[in-house]
Amino acid sequence: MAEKYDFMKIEEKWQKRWEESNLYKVTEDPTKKKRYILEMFPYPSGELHMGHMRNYVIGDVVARYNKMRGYNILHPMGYDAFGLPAENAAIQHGIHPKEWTYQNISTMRKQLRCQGISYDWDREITTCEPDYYKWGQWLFLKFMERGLVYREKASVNWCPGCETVLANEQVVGGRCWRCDNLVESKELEQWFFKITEYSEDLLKDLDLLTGWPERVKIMQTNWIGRSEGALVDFPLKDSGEKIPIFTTRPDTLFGVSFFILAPEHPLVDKLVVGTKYRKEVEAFRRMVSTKTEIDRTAPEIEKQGLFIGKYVINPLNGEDVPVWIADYVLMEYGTGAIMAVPAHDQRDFEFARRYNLPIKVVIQLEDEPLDEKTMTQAYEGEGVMVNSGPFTGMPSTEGTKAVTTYLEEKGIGKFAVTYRLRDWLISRQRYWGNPIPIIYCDKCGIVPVPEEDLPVILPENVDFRRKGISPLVAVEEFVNTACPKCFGPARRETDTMDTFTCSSWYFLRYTSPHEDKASFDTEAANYWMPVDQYIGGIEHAVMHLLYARFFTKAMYDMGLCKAKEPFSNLLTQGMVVKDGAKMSKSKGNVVSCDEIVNKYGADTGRLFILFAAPPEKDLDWSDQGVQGCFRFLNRVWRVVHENIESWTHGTGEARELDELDKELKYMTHRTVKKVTQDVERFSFNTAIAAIMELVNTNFKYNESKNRAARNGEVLRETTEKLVLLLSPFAPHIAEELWEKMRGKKSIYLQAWPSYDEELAKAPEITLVVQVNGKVRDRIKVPADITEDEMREVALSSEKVKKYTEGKEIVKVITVPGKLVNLVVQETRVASS
Ligand code: ANZ
Ligand code: ZN
Repeated sequence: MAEKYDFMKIEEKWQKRWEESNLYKVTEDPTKKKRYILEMFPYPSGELHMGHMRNYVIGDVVARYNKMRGYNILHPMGYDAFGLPAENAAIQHGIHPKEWTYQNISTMRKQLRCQGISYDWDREITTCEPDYYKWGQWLFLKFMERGLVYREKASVNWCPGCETVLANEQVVGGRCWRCDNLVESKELEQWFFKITEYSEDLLKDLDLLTGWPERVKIMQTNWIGRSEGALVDFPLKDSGEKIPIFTTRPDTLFGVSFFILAPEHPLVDKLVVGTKYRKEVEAFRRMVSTKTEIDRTAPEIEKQGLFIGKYVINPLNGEDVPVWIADYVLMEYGTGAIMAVPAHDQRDFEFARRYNLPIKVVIQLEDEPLDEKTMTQAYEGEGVMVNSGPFTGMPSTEGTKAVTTYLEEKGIGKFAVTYRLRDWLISRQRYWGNPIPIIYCDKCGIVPVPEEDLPVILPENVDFRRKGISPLVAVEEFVNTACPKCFGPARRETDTMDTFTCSSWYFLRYTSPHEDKASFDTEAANYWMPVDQYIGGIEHAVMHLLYARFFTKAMYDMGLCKAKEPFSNLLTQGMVVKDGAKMSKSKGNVVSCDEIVNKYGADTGRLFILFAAPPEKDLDWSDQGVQGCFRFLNRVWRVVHENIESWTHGTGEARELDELDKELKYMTHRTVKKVTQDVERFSFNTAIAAIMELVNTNFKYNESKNRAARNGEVLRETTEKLVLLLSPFAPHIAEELWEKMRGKKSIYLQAWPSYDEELAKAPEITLVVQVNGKVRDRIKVPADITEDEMREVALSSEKVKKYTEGKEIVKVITVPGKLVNLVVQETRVASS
């Protein structure tokens, strides 16, 4: 009797050996082809559960498989360690964020080790370590030198829950992405990264990302929001001033019936100063300033505005156009001013109806002509231009170009592109983040911290419970410093950087994590980058992935790396669901990693996660499913031991292959082929199903023959290939079995098994075809033919057709792999 599958002992043994032998340590080797496999690094939030683990297990299969295919593999791990949750948890539990973070990291590290994931731990990164965040500060300064950083007073998103400002990407449906509080609007002086400098590149280069899910590319495209149109100058009446507007529909210029400035538009003050409108305008502005962008633009909310007593002139027809201010025109988009065309823009239409402003149709339809008086909504589509002077009669699509050209010729407008993407606001009024390396001096103004003074160390002795303003404000030894330029007294910036800055370049740091002269070593980065396979959640489709792309492009332009895009291929894994909800601590439905490791072993948990659903799909947790995987690994254990016994104690003499030998050999090669193809396309569940089938065939083989009758060579080949195929999924058991069979060298260092195309083809069998019980044909077909295919083959046989022609086939009986019987009868004469 074989020894029992003692997963606990086996897993501990191998984790220790792998670590002691530095099995997963990797170095740059230009003579070898590389693959960089990366899972999004975790936020150190505490214990990992099986929902988290899915991400890492998928990555591990990809890494191990590619290693066996001969690639030099970079597969690192680290922690996105700064951020609000640490600070909030620390406030709640009365411990320091640093302590909380490091405790969690140590738990998570242990858990990841217990899963046997093939990380090179020498490359571990913790973003709250000074030797990491120093280089984030360094990049801030480099970006600043290139004009990619600026400080500006702007109306920003303020989360009253998190008591900090947020980037636009962090506001989802008007609420904070993290705590779901309604976001308010505040005027504050803040630091920005000029991501808009890369709007066009970020959009255009999505085309290079053929290995990204279409869905993510669409989300980024929409977020960047490119619009083509025209900038048109509207002269202010009785003044030399011209106000530019942005429109996507220059073809509607003859339909302008009013003109709107954003309430924050800098001209507004000048236009109303000393007029009777001033007071009302000021009140209106105050009212609007408390509203968020969502409140101002949501279609269901009534738009509000105010006439301000001035007129502009329509540059095409010379008409006077009244000037209003309105909440739905935003200062941040286009030029902050619009020409309103109520007949063809729904927002303008609603505004016109509310304030009784004229509506003028200039795009007409032939079938159902629009009528200003009766229309109930704007017509925003294409049509024929009417009431449009020289352009009347032109299709509107053509008109867009024709009007733009005309404007350009007259010097009153030009073709223009705008983007919805805004600059990235990175200041955070919180403690647990990377200090912004800036000093304010009364004499010298804003002074960057000199490179040699980096890092600006985040002080530890801080009352981080202060809220609303950065807790660092109260730390005098931090705040008070000397100006690097004039050496006079100066103050440090007390805001910290958005933690998304830390995760925007960590993948580059992994390529040379100990580099101490720059953020990373360019040569190492050029060897490893881009990441060949990135794996993570869909929730990062816009924020993290857009920011990381921006950083990479900026660094490319600075000559720091040769990769234009950071991630060639992206896999967004589905959620792990239990009892109908996403597995999460707050839902109370987590299955802890430790529980699975102790009860069944890590290999069983890994196998279940990979077997229960394709990686992109949600996965339903099932205890029976886990038990099934456990039983399967026990079967593997037994069959491999039995096989080893067979070839060591069998007769060992060479002999011809019989039918059973041939079937096992065929199944072996077929399985290698199938698993290879499946793993290549991340279809891990079907790959595992194929391995299970091979194990079944192996059992049947052993049951049909006693040890002496089994073919040792066939069994040996099957066993080796089986264990190699299993190793990326269940590495511990595979390693143990491999050692039993082959001894010293780790299975991780073996080549992926090969298959023989000929042997992987199903052997042929003879299919007997009968008509009404009489044999009419014998046809050679592949052994794995399906019943549908059998029917088809039988019906298309010429010999058979002779007996079925002109007759009705009333029944087809099939015996899988053997026989088809067609029951026919004379066709009845149509009874009419
Ligand atoms: C006149 C017009 C006529 C417009 C028409 C549309 C239809 P997208 O596609 O999102 O780029 N717009 C321009 N700047 C704005 C601002 N700061 N706040 C609010 N709305 C603004 O939208 C561009 C259109 O949005 C522009 O084209 C402008 O209205 C409006 F039949 O100009 B349009
Ligand atoms: Zn919040």
